[in-house]
Amino acid sequence: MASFGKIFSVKYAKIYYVTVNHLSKGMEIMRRPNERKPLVTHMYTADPSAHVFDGKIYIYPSHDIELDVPDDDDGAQYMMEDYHVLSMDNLDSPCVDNGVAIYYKDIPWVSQQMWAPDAIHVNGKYYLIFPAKDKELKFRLGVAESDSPVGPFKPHENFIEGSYSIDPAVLVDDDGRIYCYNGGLWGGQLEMWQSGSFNPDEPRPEGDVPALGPLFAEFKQDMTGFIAAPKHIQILDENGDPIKACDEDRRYFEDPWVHKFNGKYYFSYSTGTTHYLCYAESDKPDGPYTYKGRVMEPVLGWTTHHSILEIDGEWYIFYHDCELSKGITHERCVKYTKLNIAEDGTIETIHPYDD
Ligand code: FUB
Repeated sequence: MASFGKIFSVKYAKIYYVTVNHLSKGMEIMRRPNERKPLVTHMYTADPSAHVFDGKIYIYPSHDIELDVPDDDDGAQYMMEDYHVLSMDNLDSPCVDNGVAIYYKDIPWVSQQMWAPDAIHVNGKYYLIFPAKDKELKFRLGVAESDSPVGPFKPHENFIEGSYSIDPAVLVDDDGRIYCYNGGLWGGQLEMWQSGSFNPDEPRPEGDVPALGPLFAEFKQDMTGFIAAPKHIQILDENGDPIKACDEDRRYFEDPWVHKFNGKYYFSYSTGTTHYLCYAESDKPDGPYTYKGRVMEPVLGWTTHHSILEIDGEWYIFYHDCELSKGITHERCVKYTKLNIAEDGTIETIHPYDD
């Protein structure tokens, strides 16, 4: 499939995949050797943010730890303590664990729970942007920097002023502006800031009220903070109305990612309780975004989390499931697979266990 894929340009992707789907009725689909398999098996990894830096693939995942605690809605089972950067020379080469890139006890403001990170390469440096709980147990976003994509990363002294909640995804736009998308419901604490300050008892939006959108903020060019306080992004339905809180098949839960395709912005995310990866489209980085469809059907495990990127002219999604631990929801493993995007930006829904 990979070698066929290279022959066809994105323009012909739709025809090509219709053909492959047709052929697959009688033939096995050819996948790359590493595709849809755990990329590393010596440790549990999750929440992969993948990037190509200087022609090499780098994956910034969470590092899940084995913990014998019951699952709960606040995510106490996700007690991660460090980050390891993974790297691959190309999609078919072994995935290398580059060791500990940063440890939570070395970050002055952090108390616990190093959740889903992202990374960018600007100003000649590599910046790791990550969420963790501060000393008051509020999730915040932090920045750490390095001269190397695999670290070690030196943390900034304090968390980003005005930041809250989890799951940063950072887009360096074509004009060099740097945008941060983040937020997560429930254990990710997004609802707890609705009044403008932290209130753990804040009621969750329910029923026909607009769902709580993800957060958007622009970074200063030197990565020392945000230019202005984060604001919520709107995700609209096909009629231009905000997606409702009760629409759990489509409302934002966590895991934002933005990729650009033919000049448009595509915001993809997890619906959490219904376990889908969905996407929405906009002409502007801060939306409003219009709901378009599903990127991926549910994987094994409660959480689903992803990143989307172009590698050598083809599109790929990096994601996780719980195959390696046979279903333990906080012991996950990162994988990748091909993503088919039509010329008009439509994403073909992935069925992660179809052969
Ligand atoms: O890994 C901890 C949390 O689980 C992430 O922040 C969420 O996106 C979910 O994958």
